[in-house]
Amino acid sequence: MSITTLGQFIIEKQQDFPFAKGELSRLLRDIGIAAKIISREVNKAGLTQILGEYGSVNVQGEDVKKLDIIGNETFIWALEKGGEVCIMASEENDDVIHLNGEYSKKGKYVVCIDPLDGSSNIDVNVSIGTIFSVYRRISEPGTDADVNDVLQAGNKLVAAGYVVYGTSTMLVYSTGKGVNGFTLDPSIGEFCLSHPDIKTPEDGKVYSINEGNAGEFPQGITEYLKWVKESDKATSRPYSARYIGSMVADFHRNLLKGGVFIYPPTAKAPNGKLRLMFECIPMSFLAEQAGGLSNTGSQRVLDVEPTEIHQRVPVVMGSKNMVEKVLEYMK
Ligand code: P6P
Repeated sequence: MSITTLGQFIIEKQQDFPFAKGELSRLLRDIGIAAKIISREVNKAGLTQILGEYGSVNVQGEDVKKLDIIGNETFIWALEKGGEVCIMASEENDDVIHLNGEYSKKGKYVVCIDPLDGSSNIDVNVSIGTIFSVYRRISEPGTDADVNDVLQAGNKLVAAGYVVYGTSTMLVYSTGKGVNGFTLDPSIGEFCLSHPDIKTPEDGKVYSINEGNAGEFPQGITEYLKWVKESDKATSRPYSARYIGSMVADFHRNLLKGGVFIYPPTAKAPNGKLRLMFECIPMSFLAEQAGGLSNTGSQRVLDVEPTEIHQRVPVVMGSKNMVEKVLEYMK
C-alpha cells in the first residue's frame, strides 16, 4: 500500500520531537477531523437551495447556519473535545475562547483559527480555506489561560497550516521542519500525503494583488507594479496577474508554482486588510518553511509582536526573489 495517511505521517514525524508525548500529534489529528467535517459541509453548500438558506429553517426543522459559523463551531468542538488546547482565538470571535472540555485546563497548546477564510466566495463556488496556528501556552497548565497566551509572535509558533476546499480538499501544514501537503480521499475519509516536503520556487511568474485599490497604494507598490508590467523585449518579462480574492487559494497556488502575494496598506485599510494572528502569521510561517519570505514592508511578519487579537498588518509573501524585489521598491 503506497499511501501515507495524515495520522500515520504525524506519528512517523513524532520522532522529530523526542520530548513530545503525543499531545501535538493528537491536536493535529483533531484539526484533521474538523477539516473533514467542514469539507463535507462546504461541498454540499451548493445545495442550500434545497437544504435552506442561512437564517431559514430547513426541511428537518433545523436552523440553517452560515458555513463560517459551522466552521467555527466545528473547530471549537473538535479542540475542546480533544483536550490538548486550553484557549483559542478565532477570526469569528471578538474575544478569546476559553475551552471547557474535561481536560482543557491542563491543555498545553493555544490555537488561533480563521475557520472559513474567504467565505464570501462560497455561494459562487470559489475555493475557500481554513487557516490555523498552534502555540505552546505561556501560563501554567491547570491555571486559567488568558489573552497573553494567545498574543504571541509568529517566531514562537509550534505549528501552522491551512485547509483549502477547492477542486480537492487539501491540508498543508508545518511543525517547523518543512511543509507537507495531504489530499482528502473522500472514499476512505483520510487525508493522504500527496505533496511531501513542499519547496516554493525562488522565482515565479505570478503577482497577486487587488489592483482595484491601485489609487491608494504606497508609492513603492505602484512603482513595483509598473516595473512588473513593463514588457521588457529582451527578457519578455513573463509576469501574470492572478488574484482569486481568497487568500488560501491564492497562497496555495503561489506556494506550489511560485509567485508573490501582496496586501499593501490602503486608504480604507492603513494597516492592510489581513489579520496578523489569523492569516499573516500562519501563512508567513509556511512561506518561510517552504523557502520563501514574508514581510510587512518594514519587518519580517514572524517578528511582529502582537498587541491586539484582530490587528492587521500589510503583507508581501511568497517566492524569495519576488518578495525581495517588492521590498526593494518599498524602501
Ligand atoms: P479584497 C477574504 O475576505 C480575505 O480575507 C482573504 O481571503 C482575501 O485574500 C482578501 O480578504 C481579499 O480582500 O480587499 O482584495 O477583496
